[in-house]
Amino acid sequence: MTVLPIQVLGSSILRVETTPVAEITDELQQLIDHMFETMHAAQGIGLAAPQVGRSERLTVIEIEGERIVAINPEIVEESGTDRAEEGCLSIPDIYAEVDRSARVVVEATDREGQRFEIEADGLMARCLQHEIDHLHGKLFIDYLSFLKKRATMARWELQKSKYPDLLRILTPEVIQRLRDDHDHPDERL
Ligand code: K1U
Ligand code: ZN
Repeated sequence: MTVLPIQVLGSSILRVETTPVAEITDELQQLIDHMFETMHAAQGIGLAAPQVGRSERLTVIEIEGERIVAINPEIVEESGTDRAEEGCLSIPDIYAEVDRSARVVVEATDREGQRFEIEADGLMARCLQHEIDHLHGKLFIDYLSFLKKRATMARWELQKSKYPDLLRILTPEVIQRLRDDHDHPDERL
């Protein structure tokens, strides 16, 4: 299993536009596998390439057993609005309510190079939008009002010293702790 370091807020790569993928190589497929392993270790539902220090336009998602690899994804239709709480593996322990489109249709290329279309609502629609934002250098905190963003950044300032070099290293002990918190959320200290 390969768990990659996760870039956290402040890392410049999180703010850079990604580069479209031109070719599905063995190396890209290995990166996809490592991104799933990292996402699972972090107890996330999605992960975008810049979060693991890569500039390819690529994201992975898994919600309730539905696995999606989206290479060069584009939102081609969106409708409605929906407000819900969001987190980000690159801004650990910070959550905020964000307005998003309630339903989206996304076109993308899969791990084998086949173009596909997915229509989604609920958490999947939200996660697709969050991940596609990552591919354009955008983070969920960018949607917050001035006051909410200031309060959120103040909370982050207290946290960020836990991440030397702006990297979140998922050691076996951290991974076990995240697994325990996920399996027993009410017993959290
Ligand atoms: O891209 C990321 O940082 C992953 C992020 C995806 C995401 C979660 C929630 C709403 C939109 C996008 C996460 O996986 S955060 C952690 C998480 O598992 C989670 C948080 C809130 C609701 C459900 C899951
Ligand atoms: Zn995120």
